[in-house]
Amino acid sequence: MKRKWSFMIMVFILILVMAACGGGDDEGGETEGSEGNEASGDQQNLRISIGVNDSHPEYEGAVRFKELVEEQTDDFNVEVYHSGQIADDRAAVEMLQLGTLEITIPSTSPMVNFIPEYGVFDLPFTIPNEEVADQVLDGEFGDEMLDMLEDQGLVGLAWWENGFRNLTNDTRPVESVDDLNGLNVRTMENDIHMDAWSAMGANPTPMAFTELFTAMQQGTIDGQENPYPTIETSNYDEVQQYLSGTNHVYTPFVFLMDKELWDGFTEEQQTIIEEAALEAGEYNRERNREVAEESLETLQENMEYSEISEEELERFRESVEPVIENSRTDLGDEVVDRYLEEIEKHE
Ligand code: KDG
Repeated sequence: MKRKWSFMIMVFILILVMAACGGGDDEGGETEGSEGNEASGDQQNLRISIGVNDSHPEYEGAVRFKELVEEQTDDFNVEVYHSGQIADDRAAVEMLQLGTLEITIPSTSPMVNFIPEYGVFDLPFTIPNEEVADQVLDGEFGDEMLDMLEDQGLVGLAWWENGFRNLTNDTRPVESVDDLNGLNVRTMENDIHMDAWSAMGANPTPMAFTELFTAMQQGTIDGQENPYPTIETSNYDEVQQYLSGTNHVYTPFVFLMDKELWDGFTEEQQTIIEEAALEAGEYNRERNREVAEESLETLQENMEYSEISEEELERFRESVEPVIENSRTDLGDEVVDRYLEEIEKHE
């Protein structure tokens, strides 16, 4: 019994230490206007951790969230920490579960480490366009997926947009699935992404987003796949020569908060935060689509761009069909069928 108490005391001390460290760098509160706007005694600090930098539409959405919350109440001081300053996606979610961070807005792909069913969002060549994505995420299916977060000590408040993912590499133009043969492609830490790139003939390497630019700079990987806004705002065209318009997966961002913290808020505070997350999410989607068009134009000036013909896209799709069927083992038939039915309903 004594050992158990000493262990519990050790865990408590560890959480206190992480809470102190998890406060991030006070100077790191990279939000416009947060300098000198530290939380006063009775304010609750809400730190938002994201992996992309302050040129990305996700950061713009997070700043809009800060503005919307702080113009409605003095109860909160919101700080946005971009570029993975506090943690990468997976670690940031774990910090929410530990209570050492308040908000993070990750891609859904790393979420499979907490809720395997989130892997449906990685099923390649399924969502055909943004309109269908919005209808699937903002409807009953999206609500059901957010409800799954509660058992993980998380609250999902809104779906934001990372966007349609496209391939870059520094080895050769990729215009057909055959061109992928043997290419070392970085993927998110997600088995479905890895299975899909293996099925297309590449060699997938799972890696945190925060390590990606250095890996390309050092040549430890040949290529990666991300939406145009991320490719352009992260300056991947400095270390990658070839761009292929594969649009192979639509990745959502999901706005997450520590559930224990959320449960302690008043109904009025919860309403302000949830409505701000939803409104800022609409703004993020709008900006992401504008920036995606602008980013593609910029990237086409700096990289060798390959548009994939419909005939070749069909070969890409055929090559990953087994991946979708095999995903049922890990994800379960129900969520895969529901997801594919929802997409078909809105196509
Ligand atoms: O926090 C930003 C990341 O969630 C996002 O850019 C992840 O798409 C992503 C990737 O490739 O890791």
